[in-house]
Amino acid sequence: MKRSSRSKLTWLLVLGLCGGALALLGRTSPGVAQNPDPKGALLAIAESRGLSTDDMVSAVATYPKPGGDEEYLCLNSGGQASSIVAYTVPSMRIVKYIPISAPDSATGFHYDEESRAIAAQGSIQGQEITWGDTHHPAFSETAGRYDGDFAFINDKANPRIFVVDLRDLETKQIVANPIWRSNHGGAFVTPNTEYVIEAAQYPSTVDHKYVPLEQGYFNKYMRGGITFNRFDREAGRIDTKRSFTILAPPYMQDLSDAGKGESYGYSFTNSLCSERYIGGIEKGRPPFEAGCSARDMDYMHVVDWKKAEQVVAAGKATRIRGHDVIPIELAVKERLLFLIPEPKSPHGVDVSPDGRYIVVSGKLDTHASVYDMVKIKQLIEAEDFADHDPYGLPILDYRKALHGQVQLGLGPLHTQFDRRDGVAYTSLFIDSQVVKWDYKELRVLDKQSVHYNIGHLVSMQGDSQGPRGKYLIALNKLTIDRFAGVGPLHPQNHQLISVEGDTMRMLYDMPLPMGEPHYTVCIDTATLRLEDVYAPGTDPSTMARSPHAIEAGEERIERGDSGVLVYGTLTRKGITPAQVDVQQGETVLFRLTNLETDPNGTVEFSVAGLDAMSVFPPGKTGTVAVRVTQPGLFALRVEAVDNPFPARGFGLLSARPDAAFDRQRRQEVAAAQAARKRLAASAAATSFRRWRSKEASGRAESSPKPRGGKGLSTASTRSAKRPGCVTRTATVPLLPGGNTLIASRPATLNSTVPFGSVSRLVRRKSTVSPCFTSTWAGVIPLRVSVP
Ligand code: K7E
Repeated sequence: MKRSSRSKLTWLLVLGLCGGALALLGRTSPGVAQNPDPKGALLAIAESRGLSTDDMVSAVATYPKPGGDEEYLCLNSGGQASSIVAYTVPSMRIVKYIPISAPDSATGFHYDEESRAIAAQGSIQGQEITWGDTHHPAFSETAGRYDGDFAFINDKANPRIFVVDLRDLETKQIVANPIWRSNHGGAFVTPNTEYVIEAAQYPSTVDHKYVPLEQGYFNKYMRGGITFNRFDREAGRIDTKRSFTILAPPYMQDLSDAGKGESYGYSFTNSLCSERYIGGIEKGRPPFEAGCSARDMDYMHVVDWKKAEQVVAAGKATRIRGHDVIPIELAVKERLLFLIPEPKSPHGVDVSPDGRYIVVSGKLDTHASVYDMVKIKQLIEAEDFADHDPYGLPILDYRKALHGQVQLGLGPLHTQFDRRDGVAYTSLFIDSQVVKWDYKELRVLDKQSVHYNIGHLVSMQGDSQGPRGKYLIALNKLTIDRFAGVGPLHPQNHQLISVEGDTMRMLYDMPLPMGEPHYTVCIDTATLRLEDVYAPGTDPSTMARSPHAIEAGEERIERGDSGVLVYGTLTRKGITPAQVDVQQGETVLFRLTNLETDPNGTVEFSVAGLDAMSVFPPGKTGTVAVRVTQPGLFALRVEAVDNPFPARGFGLLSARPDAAFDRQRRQEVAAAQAARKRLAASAAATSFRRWRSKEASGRAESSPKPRGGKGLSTASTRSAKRPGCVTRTATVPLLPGGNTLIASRPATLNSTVPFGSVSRLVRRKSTVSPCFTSTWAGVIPLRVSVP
């Protein structure tokens, strides 16, 4: 934070006048409570910490009156934590973690049967996925404005979209993309939330079939594209039957944005590797970064989704994997997809509030390019094309589509908009700055330094048609010198900046200890209609009354062929019925309703030692399944979340022993332990065939700053040489920028879909030997992300 010597001087003067206060206090940590003179105490604290007047004003600006209203609620992607973090502005206080994909025992997500059913929607071809890498949250919109009903977010690693209900801030639906192996350009909503846009990043075979990894096959069979997930507002869910995908060449489609106003009916998606480079550093070819940056230009994809909708409705799409797909040839014929050159390897594409201007920027060009939708539409209408790509897609003339370019600084990435006409903010990743500029008059207005390596940024409602400006948050990747040390896994840093005046002003630093959070969206809290408690008997997965909800006095235990069914009620005081007798080996379904009605009535229900639990906010009805694997007595725990004392009305589950079941269970446990040991021995073995060239690792070493990239692994149908490992895959060294992973900072290494939920942290210059089991054949991107 800047500290002017002038303000320091002012403070010295003021402190001189109140000299008595200083004399009372030591140089460090003056105690506020003990000081009878609050003003003196304040000044003493400022002096001892070296705070300027600016610092003190910033501190007060972010300190709401206790219990006072917050202006905005922000939803931030939790990155590899596979969650959404909700925090408020201007205090920057974290108020909730919303689980998205990973099990979360604080909320019971993935523990009760209702949320398990939601989690199961996220399986990909039968492979359960228990994590995600969330990137881009979005609020539902009506006429281009946030309406406070729903939020969406994408999982970049395993291509999925999540739907969150804003009444209770919980995940309600997971939609696994039927075609892609990854996504990045999602979730971006169209102005009436007609669709949630999801662009693929790493090309894949659309039918998921295996093809050899050679350029010819790549060009012919690998595809990228953009999925339009149809949102049914009435149902509050994505209607997969009415969703469709427009295929695009394997150019690595990146971020997207929906057109609005002037550009309503269109969507925009960047691409970052029109070279169609497939890697192969071990064969003496250039590393990915170089291979994908050979050409000066990549292509912005402009989709006419209104027309595409009609083409699908007319039955012209092809059904692939149960999903309507528009092949490139059809897109060419129907004039649905256009390309416009953009400076190489762009990242963010952001549409202005009136929809007329489209701002594109990327780390390899110091300029932002501003395209004009009026000109684009004229070019499309006049069929004024400069060229066609190898797939026959029309390419618009770059100069003719451009409004202009502005030199913003090093590494411009993402853009947000202000309430004031023409004013935008762009993150400068390399300069570690936010630049305020005028995208109409094409000039820079102000710059603000941040700490450090800013990725996204967000202004209040800054991607909607009703941007507020006022505050801006720099979403920084690094936290050098900002927070207390916590070991090698550093937090990231969200810095709150005031943008009310002509110049920007830093207000607050907030550490976010998660994987790599990306984008954030902030909504006026007055727009939200959050519920304090659930209506009695609500199943949160449907937000309707559960058919299993009961009232006090209706508790009962039923027995069936498949096990025991307990209809129970919970209160802060405990569970009814309090005693449940079963036989070892039986499954007990606890259908429980929390009868509490006041906001502090959340309880946790669990069965000690049997890995069964969920969390019940007031009014919730949910089902906890308990497989009683062991004999004996088990406590039915009810913990009132607002109360330090254990509920006196805890229950007991008694299980009579079953010798036959017990024998079988012991055998199963022993077999599972033996399998784990075998796998560990297999991973530790040194007899794998080495596949690594010295030249390749040398090249990666000399690469100054690896920034992430991807390799393509070929999972062949040949049987594995070792149980549990496809040898070839397991020994492919990973990149970025080369074929050996030499990360300058902690990185997450993981494979996508078929290997399932594999995720591993790779420390600086470390070597890992992940052992993947390829569950089926195909071509699978290996992701390496460097926060
Ligand atoms: Cu939006 Cu982080 Cu996915 Cu740029 S990406 S930072």
